[in-house]
Parts: sequence; structure tokens; C-alpha cells
Amino acid sequence: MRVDVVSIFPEYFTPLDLSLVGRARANGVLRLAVHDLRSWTHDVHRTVDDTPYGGGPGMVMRPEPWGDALDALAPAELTPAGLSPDGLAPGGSTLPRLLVPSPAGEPFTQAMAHELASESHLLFACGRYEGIDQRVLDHAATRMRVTEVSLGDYVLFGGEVAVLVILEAVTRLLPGVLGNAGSLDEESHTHGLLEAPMYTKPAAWRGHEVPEVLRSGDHGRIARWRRDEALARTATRRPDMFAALDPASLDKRDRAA
Ligand code: 6GU
Repeated sequence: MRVDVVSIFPEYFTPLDLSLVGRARANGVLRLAVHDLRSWTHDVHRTVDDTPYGGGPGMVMRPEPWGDALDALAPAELTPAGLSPDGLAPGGSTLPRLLVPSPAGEPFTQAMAHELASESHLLFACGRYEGIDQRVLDHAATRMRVTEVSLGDYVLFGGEVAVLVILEAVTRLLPGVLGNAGSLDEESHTHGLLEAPMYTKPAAWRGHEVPEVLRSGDHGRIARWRRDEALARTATRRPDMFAALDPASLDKRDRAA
């Protein structure tokens, strides 16, 4: 997968050299480039922002550097205007997907992470201040798929940290990145339930014991215990997820629990 990130703070992305994301880059599974938006400015002050039309506090990112950045990273000849809803260009080639982190975006979820992991080219535009001039997104939408995405109901200074989060969630879904692909299937948010608690050695620590059932070797009882813990956690911590469970996915013993 190819990923381009545009930001006025490229230094935010140095952690992407580390750990499993760093290894995915070294392997070539993830071809990531970070670009400084100011390299597409032309004035001595390298201006990227200005006051908002209509008034109000803060500053808005001017459209010109963003327009030039997107032209350079998603050339118009590869992304002709008039795209089909599935994002295929008239010739059949796959268009880049533009992601714009914003507290006004659609919620980022594990389902969206899976969807993004199937793309061949992601382009992230990190806004700062009060955001990017809307015309940048409107113009980009004539030649590529544009999604404004939010991490949750709180406000960050800018999109950089959101991109770190999204890239980590997406990279671990790329083929060959996780050693044990089984761990993708069991995890929280894959089946609409939070995961049960986990324990390792020693069996007793500071007066706290590992639940007896996990040391019993009885795989049927262990699976039942984990399922009950997952259901109980989900009900108390995430009543919204619990209410959304398909009743058909609950067995008779789930309902009794
Ligand atoms: Cl994606 N961006 C910003 N600036 N703030 C946020 C966010 C994103 N998600 C939650 N808050």
C-alpha cells in the first residue's frame, strides 16, 4: 500500500519508523512518504493560513498550497474528473483515497480500518487551526474519493495524531504484518464484543490470583468463561455495542448469563 501524508509538522510522524509499522515500511508492505505542506508555498513567509470569511476566531488553511500538494501527489492525468462511485477511473485504474481528519468527520471504526486496508493508495491531509478551506475538499472530490474522518467526540489541535492512530490500525491489517493472523479474528471490535481480560504467569501476584478456570485446562469451560466476561464487559462499558448485538448471535447460555 502507498500512503502519502501532508502536514505542516512532518516531525510528528517519526514514530512511524518504530515497531511493527516501521517493520512494514522496511519490508515494503507500507510505502509511506511524509510531505511538508510549506514546500508548496511560494511566498517568503511560507504562509499556509488566513482569517476566516464571515469572521470568527482562529485561522483557516488557505487553498493554494493544498491544491498544489494534491496535484503533485495525485496527478490529475491519473485522477480524471468524473469518477465512478466505486472510485475506479474511466480506464479502470484505482484512484487514491483522500482522508481528511476532522472532529466533524465520520467516525473511524475497525470496519473503516478494514476498508482502508484494501486500498492501494491513501492520501492524508492534516489540517491545523480551524481547518482547511472547504473548496480544497470539494475540488478534490471531483477527481478522487474524499472522506472526512473523526477519531471521536473530542477536539485535537490538528490531524497529525489522528493519522498516527489511523495508520497503525490500518497497517496491522495489511497482509503479512501480524505474525499470528488468528489474533485478528479474536480481538475486540471484530465480533461486536469487547475482549475478556487476559493473564500470564505467575499464577498468584501481590495477593491477586489468576481465575481458576483459566488454569483448569478445560477448553470448553475456558471458552464459556471468556464469552461471559466479554458479554459482561460489553454490557457495562459499552451499552451501545451491547444493544447493537444481533440476538441471533447470542446462544441460550449467553442469554442466561
Ligand atoms: Cl480526526 N481531528 C481533530 N483535529 N480533532 C479530532 C479528530 C480529528 N478526531 C477527534 N477529534
